[in-house]
Amino acid sequence: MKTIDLNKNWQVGDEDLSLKGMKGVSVLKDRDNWYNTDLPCDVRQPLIRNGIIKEPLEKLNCYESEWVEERSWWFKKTFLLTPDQADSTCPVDLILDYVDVYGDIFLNGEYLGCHKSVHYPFKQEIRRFLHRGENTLLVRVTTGLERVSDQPQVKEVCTEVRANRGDRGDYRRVLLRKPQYAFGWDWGPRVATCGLGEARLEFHAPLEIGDLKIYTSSLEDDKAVLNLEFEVIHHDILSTREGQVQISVTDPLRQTVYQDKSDLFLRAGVNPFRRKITLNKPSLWWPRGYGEQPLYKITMQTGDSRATETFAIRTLRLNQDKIDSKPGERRFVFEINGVDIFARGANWIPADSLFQRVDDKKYRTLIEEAAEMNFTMLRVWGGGLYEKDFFYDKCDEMGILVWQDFMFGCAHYPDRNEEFRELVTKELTYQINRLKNHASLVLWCGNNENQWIFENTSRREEDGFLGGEWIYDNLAPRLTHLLSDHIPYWNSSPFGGDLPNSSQAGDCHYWHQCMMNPEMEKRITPEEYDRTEHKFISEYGYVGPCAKETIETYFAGEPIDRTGEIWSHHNNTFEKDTVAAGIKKHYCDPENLSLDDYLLYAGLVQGLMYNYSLESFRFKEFCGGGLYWMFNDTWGETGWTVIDYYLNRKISFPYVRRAFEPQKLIMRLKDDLVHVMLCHDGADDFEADLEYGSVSFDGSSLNTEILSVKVGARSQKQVLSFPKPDGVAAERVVFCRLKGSETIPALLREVPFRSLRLTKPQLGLSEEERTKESVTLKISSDKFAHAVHFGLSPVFLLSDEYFDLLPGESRTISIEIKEGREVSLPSLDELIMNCRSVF
Ligand code: BMA
Repeated sequence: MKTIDLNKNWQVGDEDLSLKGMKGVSVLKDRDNWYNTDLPCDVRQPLIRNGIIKEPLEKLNCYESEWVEERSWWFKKTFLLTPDQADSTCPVDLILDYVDVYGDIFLNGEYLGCHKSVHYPFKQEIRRFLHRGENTLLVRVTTGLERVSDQPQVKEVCTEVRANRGDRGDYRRVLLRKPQYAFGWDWGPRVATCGLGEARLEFHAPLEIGDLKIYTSSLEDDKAVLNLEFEVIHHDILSTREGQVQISVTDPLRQTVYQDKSDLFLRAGVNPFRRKITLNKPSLWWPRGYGEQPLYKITMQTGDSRATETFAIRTLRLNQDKIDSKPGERRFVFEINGVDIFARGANWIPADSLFQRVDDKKYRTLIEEAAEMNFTMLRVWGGGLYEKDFFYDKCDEMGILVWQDFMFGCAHYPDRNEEFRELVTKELTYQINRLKNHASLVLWCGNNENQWIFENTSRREEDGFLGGEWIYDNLAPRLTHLLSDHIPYWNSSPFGGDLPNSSQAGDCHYWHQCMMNPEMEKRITPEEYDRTEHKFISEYGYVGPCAKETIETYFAGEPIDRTGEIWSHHNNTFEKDTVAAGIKKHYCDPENLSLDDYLLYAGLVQGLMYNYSLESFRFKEFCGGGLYWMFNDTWGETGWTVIDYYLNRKISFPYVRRAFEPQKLIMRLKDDLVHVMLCHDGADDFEADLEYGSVSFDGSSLNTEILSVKVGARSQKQVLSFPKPDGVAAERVVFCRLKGSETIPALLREVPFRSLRLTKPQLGLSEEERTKESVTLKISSDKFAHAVHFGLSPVFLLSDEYFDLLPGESRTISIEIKEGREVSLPSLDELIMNCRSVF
């Protein structure tokens, strides 16, 4: 198959909503005031570039471009075809990705049809419309809102409206197959998107490979058995024909490890085939931290056309076995190559309020930052988007598992409507087929929180129609089984047990217990997370502000006033004064803090909350994962993330990284006993001496003992319990550390930091190595030092920061310059001057 890329040199212009159909085609013939653009393009992008509207994600600007919803947007592109191309005897498809959302498509003055979903591409065979020489493509798009009515069945629930943010949310969203967050959410403004994704022509060959599915069915005795299913398409409706297919597989070093050639007798159209492939000594793919991510390639050739697919060798099981020691309870843990994997990670949402703006570079940086924080999983949340191929490729490459929601979130969906059913069936079919070969993809999930909403809805009593259950309980389990039975399906997140969010089975959104608890104390007390007995935490979160540089960006020149309108506009709906309360509990009275101090303490509290809670989940024997809400942002705000919309790390970033270290010590206090968990994801058994006990903050009194501890490969174990050491909690710290190992010591925090009686430590800094791009430093402290940091601009990336040092302890860290930033590293003197601890 040959393709012609149609992404460059488009024109776009707006018209009255009443202009449509063939009338539009003739009116627009003579239009000359177009904006130039390339695809992908949200209509706001050319408007920003041409100074018609201001960047909607800054200040209060999002309101200013609401008129975009009231216009129709016409995209125009001319392209040239050679006689061969125009007269092609094989099918030629026009493909338009991410049409947002109602798109009327015209080619050379002919109407091709109306597309109504962002969630699968417009695809149509268009040979008969093509001209030699110049061709003109015209696409009219709208937000879709003008075409749907506020039908009664969608009225009841819409969580963003209930969150008391009157300017956000729109009941009509459930009738539109587009990213649901576009109408506003607790973490994002209403910027009703409208636009076009990428466009191309696909010229088919007489004989070609169609769909291809490959996965590991078993691993035994150093052999991998792969199941391969593929289609050979014979583009002739009248004849059968002889054909041949050649299959070759190359390993990660590009050595051919499998080859096969077979003769085929082909019917007209699609011919499906199956093969089993056995590979000796396979290199197994592991989630990050558990091993490597070797990728194989399969190439299939038939006639003159060739198809390739990247895949990995690994088995997958969602282990939901009974827990013998807990009758009635079941596990929920992903098993890769027979090993339980603790899902360390967070929830992914579209990376921009204008999702068409997200490019590969942004995906790359975000996923690399997830890897940097030792993630093993991202959950693609159901209120957003099925992301582009690049996202999933990158997750394969980095060893980050993907939990894929289908795109339904926080609402009832009108699935008794036939047209809606058809759109959804096409969407699921397309997406399952597109994503099923990714090594990273480990779960299909019906939706976000809709069963939880069913639980609380009164509609069940009214007429029995909940809206959506046909999709999650009928269509999705059947389609996923039919098209990708190697990937498990789960009805919703949260789901499992007697009711969604139960602790007996399945996953849980741990919101109401802590961050969304009406009682403030529960929101800001990290120990609350120790109470969970849930089997997998797929959502929970804690809010924190962005770096000052980011805040300055979204204030766009306005003075930063924490009591002003811009601040509260860019404040998460669920923040509800939690940040200040957290500062007050853990650090100091927040009322008169300077902006810098407010940001510092707010960041430290967010870091503490995430670090502690993620450790709590990891500590639990039967918890299969902890995914915080949420990994990335669509704009700049005080909110859930630890890396912001502008890709600046927040203070809390290193706290998450430390909680997720592949080798990790965790301590928890219960009934005056200190329990020590050693998590070890490495591929070999591990043995070391563990020092445990307590030390006074000034280092003068050290009371420790040594125990030799052992843990098997890729496992975790409670290695020790010891009575809580004597002493006043505010004057000494209980800790444990592995001798001769880089593993970060575990500290027990018994009282809020603000009540610790600390004296100022002497921090020592020496330079170990320096190049133009990075510097390695050794930092030591004579006394206990809390939250050691430099407070540098976010253009510098530190391998660790805001950590505590025990008396006499040292830590080696590196500082690098962010890619593409023209700055020089601070000198050692500057670093010495900036290096400080808190208190
Ligand atoms: C859950 C999520 C999102 C939401 C988050 C925080 O409901 O699924 O819908 O943004 O909580 O409110």
